[in-house]
Amino acid sequence: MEFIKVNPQHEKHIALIELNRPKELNALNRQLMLEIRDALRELDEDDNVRVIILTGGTKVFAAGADIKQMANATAIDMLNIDQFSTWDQIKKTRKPIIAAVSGFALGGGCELAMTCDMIMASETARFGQPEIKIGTMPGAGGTQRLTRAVGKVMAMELVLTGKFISAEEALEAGLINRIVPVELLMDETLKLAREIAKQSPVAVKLAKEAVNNAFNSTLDEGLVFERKNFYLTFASEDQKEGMAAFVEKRTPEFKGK
Ligand code: DAK
Repeated sequence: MEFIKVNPQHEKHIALIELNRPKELNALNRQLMLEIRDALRELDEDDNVRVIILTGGTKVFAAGADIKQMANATAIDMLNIDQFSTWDQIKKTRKPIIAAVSGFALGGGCELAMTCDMIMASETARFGQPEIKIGTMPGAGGTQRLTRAVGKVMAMELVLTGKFISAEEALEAGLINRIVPVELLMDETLKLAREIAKQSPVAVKLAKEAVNNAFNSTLDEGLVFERKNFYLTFASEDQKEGMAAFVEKRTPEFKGK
């Protein structure tokens, strides 16, 4: 891996992916995105991993797709490269992914954070979709995910002016889970990851799928989907263990089975 560092066992059951292209502010070139895709595929299949953290480190999350790499591309180049398979892999990952954001999360960087399931931010985090300033527009879900997260009028303002918002504004708008001091970003993100990693991996997977389905269905369809996943948890040993542990007043030991 040239542009990311991956540690499948950063902690028990918690994997860490760190973007590592600091001189270019972690600009997402094609190679970096392919590396993220491959890492996520492997971590999703690794039974020891229950939660994945994706971070750019303490200085910058990602300043967007690599403008220098895209600058002279034709529409047909973009079509043929088919970068969307990479983004689709992020969306398809069944284990929870937490983005830990410090500094700029712009354009594709903001889209990358929003494609994750939760966003922890440091007080230095800045979010934006500035593609309009370079004569284009968001292409990896920005107009859709941002709008769903913060509502139409704020999404319009961000997408049409390219302005950045602070961590406080992002929190108020519902884009992120919380703000923590920069030096505590990883500790606080790990705390959240641990809370999830101690639950039943089967139930977590099914619940994540059901929450995501809320964006793709009517309420009635979503409720039917939720019900089926709920029934399915009763086919797991983890559900038997979780309820037995409650009755016996002990901590459950979930196995993901
Ligand atoms: N691409 C390439 N290089 C970048 C970059 C980027 N997005 N952002 C920064 N860099 C490079 C700079 O060119 C500079 O390189 P050198 O000149 O040192 O060689 C180095 O990183 C440091 O940047 P600055 O000198 O500019 O640093 P400042 O602190 O002064 O400014 C900044 C930081 C983040 C405000 C500024 O760098 C900036 O405005 N960057 C561009 C932000 C931006 O416009 N982002 C959106 C890019 S478009 C798709 C998927 C995704 C996308 C499209 C399609 N498909 C699946 C098809 C996404 C598109 C985008 O994200």
